[in-house]
Amino acid sequence: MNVSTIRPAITFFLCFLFAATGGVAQDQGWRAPEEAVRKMSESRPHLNFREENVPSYTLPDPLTCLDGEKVKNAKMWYQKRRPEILELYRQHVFGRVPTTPYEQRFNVVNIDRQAMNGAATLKEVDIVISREGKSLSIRLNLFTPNAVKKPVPTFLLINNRGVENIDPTRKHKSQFWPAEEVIARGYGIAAFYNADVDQDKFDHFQGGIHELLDKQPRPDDAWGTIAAWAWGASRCLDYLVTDGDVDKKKVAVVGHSRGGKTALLAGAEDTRFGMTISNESGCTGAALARRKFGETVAVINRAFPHWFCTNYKQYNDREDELPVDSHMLMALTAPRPLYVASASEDLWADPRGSYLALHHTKDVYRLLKAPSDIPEAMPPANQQVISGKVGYHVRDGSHNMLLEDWERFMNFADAVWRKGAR
Ligand code: GTR
Repeated sequence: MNVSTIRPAITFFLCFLFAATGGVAQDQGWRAPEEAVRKMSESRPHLNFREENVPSYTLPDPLTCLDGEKVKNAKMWYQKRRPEILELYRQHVFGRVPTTPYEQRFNVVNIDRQAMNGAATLKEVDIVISREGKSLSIRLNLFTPNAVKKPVPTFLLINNRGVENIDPTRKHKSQFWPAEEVIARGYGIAAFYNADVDQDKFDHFQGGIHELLDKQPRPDDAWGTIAAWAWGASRCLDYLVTDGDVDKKKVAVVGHSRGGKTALLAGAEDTRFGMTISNESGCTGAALARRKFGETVAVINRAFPHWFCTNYKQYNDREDELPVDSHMLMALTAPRPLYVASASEDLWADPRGSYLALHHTKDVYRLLKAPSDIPEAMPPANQQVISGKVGYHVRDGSHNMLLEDWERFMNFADAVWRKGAR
């Protein structure tokens, strides 16, 4: 067969390919490592870890109101659509913080101005919440650098791992909260232990902050444990904004996995947070639910019945009926800086679904005059992408939050908060 006889066949094949791919060159950038896809597919055969099996879906438009009206300007976003999306999240997903009144006070239990061999000042603060003779105490650890002019931008970690990860004595050091490295780059670093607010177990909301504040009987939109942790992050912020060493407009809320879901909610609910960082937050965090890739709504609700409100269970296996998806939760951080990170083997948390959600915040950022338009194709592993006020990386490796992730969080903070710092 010579070239002239096969040319029509090649042309036909290319046309077919073009049509089959919707006319768009399918450069998706990063690809999941085949070994990880195989392993996950074998261990959870009823779930999907293959890109080609993602169903087609339509995302709700963040800029179309429930009554069909289009959001035309920033004012309409702030007055109508933003509250509407927040309300949808409270009603259907995370639940609503009860309006029960309480008292709050701060007890600074320790100050060490020569912590980390003189590099930092340590403050340990108890945030005490009380109501009708009962009280609960959230311990906040804060290091601020001694070598730079105060106040400083500060990262606040929602620590969802063992309390030793945020050790104020620094006998135990962990990449999960790499305090020395953050101080060396001139940032403050703070953390609280999520179990101080509510334990991570299904105890029918008998303990923690639920015991103090919940109304009985609990309505179907009563807050779950993740909303309680996000509320706890805001109570820490209540203290941080009073501390003269901390730049109160530049406190970043950071969380990993379940803590990452919490960080996204905290940044959405509390606009005093100057930045949101979600690391590998996955289902009901950064990942688009409608992709049904990795962990699904039904799986998460069954495994962790205490994380979300009762209403959320109605969406088990019915993701397409959700009035929201994760790009809308993220868009509630706009126009403030937002960073999302994934790990290449962590298919449970759907790296591509998390990236796409971030991409789909672009219309809201543009409307709010903070253009942030990361391309649809993902960057390769270990390559950070920053556009305007949003940033992303997918790190090679498994589910975790490591120093290399924190270094990129700080690069991002340098770029959006300290232009020209690097
Ligand atoms: C998993 C859960 C995820 C994620 C993770 C974590 O078991 O399915 O949604 O939150 O735990 O927090 O490490």
